[in-house]
Amino acid sequence: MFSAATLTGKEVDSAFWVITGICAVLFVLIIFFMLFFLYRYRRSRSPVPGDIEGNATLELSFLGISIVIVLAMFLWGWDGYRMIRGQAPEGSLEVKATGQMWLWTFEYGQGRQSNTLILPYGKPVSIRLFSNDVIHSLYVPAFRVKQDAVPGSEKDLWFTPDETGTFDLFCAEYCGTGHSAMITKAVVVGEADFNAWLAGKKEITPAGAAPAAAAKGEKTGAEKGRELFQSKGCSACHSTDGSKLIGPSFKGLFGKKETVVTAGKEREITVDEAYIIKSEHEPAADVVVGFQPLMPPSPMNDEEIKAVIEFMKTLK
Ligand SMILES: [Cu+2]
Repeated sequence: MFSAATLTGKEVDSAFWVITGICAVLFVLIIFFMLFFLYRYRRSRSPVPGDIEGNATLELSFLGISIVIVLAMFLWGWDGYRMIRGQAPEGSLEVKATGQMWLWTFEYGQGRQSNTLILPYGKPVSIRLFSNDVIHSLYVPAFRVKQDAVPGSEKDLWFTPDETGTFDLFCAEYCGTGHSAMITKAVVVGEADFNAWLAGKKEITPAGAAPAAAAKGEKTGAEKGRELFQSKGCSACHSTDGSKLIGPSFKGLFGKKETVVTAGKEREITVDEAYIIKSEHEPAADVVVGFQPLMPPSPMNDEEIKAVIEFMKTLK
């Protein structure tokens, strides 16, 4: 079985298994008595049905046992629920998580920011959850946590990672066309690694992902652009392999002739630097025919946009 990777998740698992166990015992008992009575009171053995008198003691004890079983299930779950929904312990690591169409941003103290949720092993984590647009939901199945991010309000959740590794992190609330692409990872590492990462001395990439561009030495514009393409959420809507997602693919896009709709009229343009920069700031100004005006204005500055353009030029 996939065991919970957090201490709080183990509470969820224990309630789950207690309830499943009780249900399994009841299932076996019910099926046993059903088959037993079928056999015991079969027609050939008792051709004439007789009256069965009530038995107050038996009925009351059934009632009593059922109440005890249901209350036991409730109390077991309630115990864990109170802990999980309660206050995070003092000294927890604080992370601000923001959902937007269609990516997650995690902000730590010291100005560190990431699109993957990087966490230290064994330390309680307190997440303050926000949304920039619509309702999203932060969901890490392995952590047994799911909490909505609601625009205009702050939600919170806490847990203590109890296993190192890379875990899937989803948006669990349908939030528009790119919802299914709103996937990232939670990575739990040792405390020393985490502190090095927090201080900007080390990069941490989720297991299975392509390693970040050479950490040492100057990054080229295209490498920076590739990182921005991932971290700013462009990749949710624009592919790099020519496939059509919510927006046009970046493959072969630079220098291409496109028909766009400007103020309701179609016209032909060449995708150059000026067009891309304008489209980042005013995405609805010139929309390529065949696509919806769904793109939010980019949070990138012109220098960052130019890096993304450098990256785009490598996608021939
Ligand atoms: Cu979402």
